[in-house]
Amino acid sequence: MLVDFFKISGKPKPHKTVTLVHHYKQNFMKIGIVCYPTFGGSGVLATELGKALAQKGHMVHFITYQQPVRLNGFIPNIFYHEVQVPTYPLFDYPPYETALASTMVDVIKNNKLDLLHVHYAIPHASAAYMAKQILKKEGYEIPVITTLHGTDITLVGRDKTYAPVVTFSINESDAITAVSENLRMETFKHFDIKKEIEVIVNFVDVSRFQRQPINAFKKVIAPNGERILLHASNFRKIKRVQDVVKIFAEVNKQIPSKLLFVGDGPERSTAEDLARELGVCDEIQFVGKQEQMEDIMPIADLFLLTSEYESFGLAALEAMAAGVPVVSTNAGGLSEIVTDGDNGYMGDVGDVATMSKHALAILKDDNTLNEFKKRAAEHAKKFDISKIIPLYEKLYERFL
Ligand code: GMT
Repeated sequence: MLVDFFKISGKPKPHKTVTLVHHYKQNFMKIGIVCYPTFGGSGVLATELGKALAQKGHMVHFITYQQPVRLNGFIPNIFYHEVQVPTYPLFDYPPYETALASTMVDVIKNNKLDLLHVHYAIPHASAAYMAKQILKKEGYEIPVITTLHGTDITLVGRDKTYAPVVTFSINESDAITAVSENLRMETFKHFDIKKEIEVIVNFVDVSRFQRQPINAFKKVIAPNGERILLHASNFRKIKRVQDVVKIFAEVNKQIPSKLLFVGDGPERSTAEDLARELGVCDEIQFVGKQEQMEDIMPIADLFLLTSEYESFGLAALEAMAAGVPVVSTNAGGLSEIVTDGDNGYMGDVGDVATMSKHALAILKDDNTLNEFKKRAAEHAKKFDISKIIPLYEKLYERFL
């Protein structure tokens, strides 16, 4: 029996009906999820996974150092355990991994969890290994699933200061998943992995992004009906945000347009400087970190992602779900979501000229743009949450 909790309590209804599920079935699991609570793709994905599992009736325990950004509002079946990292004058670097492993042990034991699913290998996979060993001594077997997200393998994890621990803890996981075929291959290429890595691609809740654009918001950004280009990221070097500015400057020469930058990070001021240099600063708005991406995405006409590497590119998928075509690089797993010439276009990393040409081709007239928009929205459905969550459930069930 499903009960609409929000109807009963009289609370405002969230975007999606959250249901309180009575536990009349036996196969609900108690799952621990460990992730970064920030705006990064791995944290977003892990949080959305946990929310969806909870909605299906599983008990989901988040273990992080801060409330994950997408874990907003009260959601039945979700528990949140904050990792406290006590400081001490001796510690120049408070030992987060030790605190995390100890919290894992505590939460797993006290809540009798069935399995632990860690997102992003560093330091979650090694902390999970430690927790597993501690619990084993007490006769408690906890299966650990590690999901690799990208930079934990391709950038940070490969660094020799981390690589031995990353290799060991991935190999010690009971199951390993990667968010794209490309990331799976990269992992085998750079690490001595003895086990199979299963690919479970990232997902999007299409229904959340399939919205009518908010006209008032659109008017603020583009008062004269200009085309809106959008980029959302953590503005790290790997995103090559300067290329976004360069592409926009080319588009802006021919088509009245505005660029919306969502997010923040180390390369933000460089992007702003370049925009000033190229004379397009007045056409660009930096709106900072935003939680309501489902309100922002639909007002855009084109999403730009110029990264040097993306294991997947979750933001691009969310844009497509909102009916926004994508012009991106062909790096990493991006070609697993963007179909060249159909729902967007791809160019080589740094090839601003080609990507600008593609952007102009999509934006040149309403008919072409609408066709691309339609196909983007259609394509995103292949990655809908309803198709991917059962794959994780199936994987979990193997360990019960
Ligand atoms: O983009 C980032 O640097 C954040 C990073 C993360 O771990 O949070 O994102 C990675 O994971 C996302 C979710 O699986 C992927 O969609 C991103 O492509 C991936 N980023 C990179 O590979 C650079």
